[in-house]
Order: sequence, then structure tokens, then C-alpha cells
Amino acid sequence: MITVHHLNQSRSKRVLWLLEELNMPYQLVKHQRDEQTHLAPESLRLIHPLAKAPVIVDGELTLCESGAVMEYILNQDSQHRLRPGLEASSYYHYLEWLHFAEGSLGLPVLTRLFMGMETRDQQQPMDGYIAKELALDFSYIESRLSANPYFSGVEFSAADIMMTIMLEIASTMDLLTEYPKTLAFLQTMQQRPAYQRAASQG
Ligand SMILES: N[C@@H](CCC(=O)N[C@@H](CS)C(=O)NCC(=O)O)C(=O)O
Repeated sequence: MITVHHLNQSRSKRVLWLLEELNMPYQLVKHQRDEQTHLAPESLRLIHPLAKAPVIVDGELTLCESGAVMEYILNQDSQHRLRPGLEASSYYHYLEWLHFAEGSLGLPVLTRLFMGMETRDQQQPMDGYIAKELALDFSYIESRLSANPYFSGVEFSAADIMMTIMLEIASTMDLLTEYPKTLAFLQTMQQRPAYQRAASQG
């Protein structure tokens, strides 16, 4: 059985959400962020040297990086759910958005998040770059969601799970206010029962 090392308020919610969607049994080990630094505790470093969530353990395998973990879990599902087949025209759209979450979108959203944590009252060197990338990415996302109910196309997939968690972080900084389709998508995702079961773990 897969063991999920879950850190509160972190991307490991993606993994719990996916497992809940698939109704797959798993063992949950909770790690709590340090109250002062907000960093992961030593208990997570004992599982993986990077001490980042998510980490899963399945038999001999210890795996980090949420996108890879999602793919691993999907590979265990004998019913091949939540990912278009390789032959489907939506497959490469699925793949694009699965990676977009931590790739193109992750960089400006997280840079903005971390820079916002610094006390500052003046323009920072990266501000122009971040604002440009955010506008570009969110316009692209908005147009995708204007034409399709889900990122890969007509069906919900693991790419929506990957994207939702990054959109959630963006939304805490009010970055989505000008993107109604994206905001509506986020709200729809947050109403899914499997999402709510995952979110209830902290
Ligand atoms: N790209 C990695 C990022 C992993 C990551 O940075 N996780 C954060 C939680 S969202 C973490 O563990 N932070 C705690 C720390 O850095 O101490 C992934 O998608 O899994």
C-alpha cells in the first residue's frame, strides 16, 4: 500500500485528492510545518533528503516531486482513470497542463509568493518580469477554460488536480480577480467531494 507523507498546507494535498478520487487505499503520515519558519520538520528529512512534500513510499520506492507522484499513482490504477489514453487527442493537452502547473505557472506564482513574504515598500528587480509572466499565463489559462470545462478537454483529469493547487496559491494573493472562468473553475474543483476529503487533512 502507498504511504503518503503529507505536510500541512502543501502540494501533498494533490496526492491525497488524487487517491481520494480513485478511491485507492493509502496510509497517511502527517508532518507539521514549523510554526516560526513555516518549513518542513526534521521528520520529513528522515524520509527524503530534500524534506519537501509530497513524498510517497511504496515498497522499495521512495518518490518525491508531485507530478511524478501523480503519474506513479495513475500507473497503479487498473481502470486507467483520470488520464487520457496515449492514443487520445487530449493526451498531450493533459501532459501540457500537468507540467504547466509546476513549470510555467509555478515560477512566477511562487516567486511572487516568496517575494511577498519579504518586508518591502519599493519596487523590486523581478517585479516587471513576474507581472508579465503572470498576465501571460493567466490569459492562456483563461482562454483554455473558456473553451473547455477541464484542462485536458472534456474530462476531469489529474492535470486539473495539479493546476488547481497552483491556482489556489495564486488566488490567496488575489491574482485571479480578472479571470472569471479561472475563478469559477477553481470553485468547481473545491466543491468536489474528494478534494474536500483531502483538504480536511490540513
Ligand atoms: N516541485 C516540487 C515542490 C515541492 C515543495 O516545494 N514542497 C513544499 C510544500 S508545497 C515543501 O515541502 N516546503 C517545505 C520546505 O521547503 O521546508 C513538487 O511539485 O513536489
